[in-house]
Amino acid sequence: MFRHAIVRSPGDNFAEGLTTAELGKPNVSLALLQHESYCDSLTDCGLELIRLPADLDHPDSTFVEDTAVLTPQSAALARPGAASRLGEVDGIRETIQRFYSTIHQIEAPGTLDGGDICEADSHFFIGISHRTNEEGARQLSRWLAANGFTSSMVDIRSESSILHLKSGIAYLDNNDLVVTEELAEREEFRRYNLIRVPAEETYACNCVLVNDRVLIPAGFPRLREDLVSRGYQPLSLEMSEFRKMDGGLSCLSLRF
Ligand code: CIR
Repeated sequence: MFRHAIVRSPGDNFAEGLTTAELGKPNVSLALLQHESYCDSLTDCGLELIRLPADLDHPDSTFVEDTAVLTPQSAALARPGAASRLGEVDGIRETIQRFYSTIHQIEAPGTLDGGDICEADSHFFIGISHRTNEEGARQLSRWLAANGFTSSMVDIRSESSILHLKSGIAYLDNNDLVVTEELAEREEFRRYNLIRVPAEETYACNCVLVNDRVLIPAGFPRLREDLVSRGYQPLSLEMSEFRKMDGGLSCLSLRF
């Protein structure tokens, strides 16, 4: 069960963040409304929100998930792979210190984005991406082992349709793993019940189980139906403006 979530409002310069999406410029007012609905949904799922103000020095800082990796007992601060996002970690440290007594830090030359880390019960998949390098992954893996978790690396550098590992997989419950068609073929995911997402719904792979509900982006009926047929309760959220900035649903919060 999650009890808390850290979120950060998008700033007025949200549209100046990084993107490869080619879906046009986001409408900041609409992004703020969508962010409010996202926050309301987390509250409806029973979470207490820690709401951080917009950080205009970092246009991508609403994507808080990339700045840390949290487990029930321990926290690691990430070291984002994009230079423009490195400073976001300083902006989240104090908040995380309120909840965790010791905090690990990924150090240079390691880079690691939280969006590349997928927890599946006591195992963590660590994506090697254009943001997370092998050194960052090794540092996280050692830290996870010291905290009683196993981990393995998944190289996604050849997967052009996803930015982070969690853009392409989501672990739910009962061994169920939501996965893109391409990643479904990987050996490392064989042991899961794969919920394969058709190519036209790849964006919806980034969904997230929050207590009793699965938050999914609105507009992806096939995944939604599949989740319902498996006994999940999806909650659809409008994510259009975050999608324009390559942002998925999970990256808007750090849940713990
Ligand atoms: C970036 O390119 O870093 C941001 N515009 C989007 C980050 C999305 N984060 C995530 O999927 N975990």
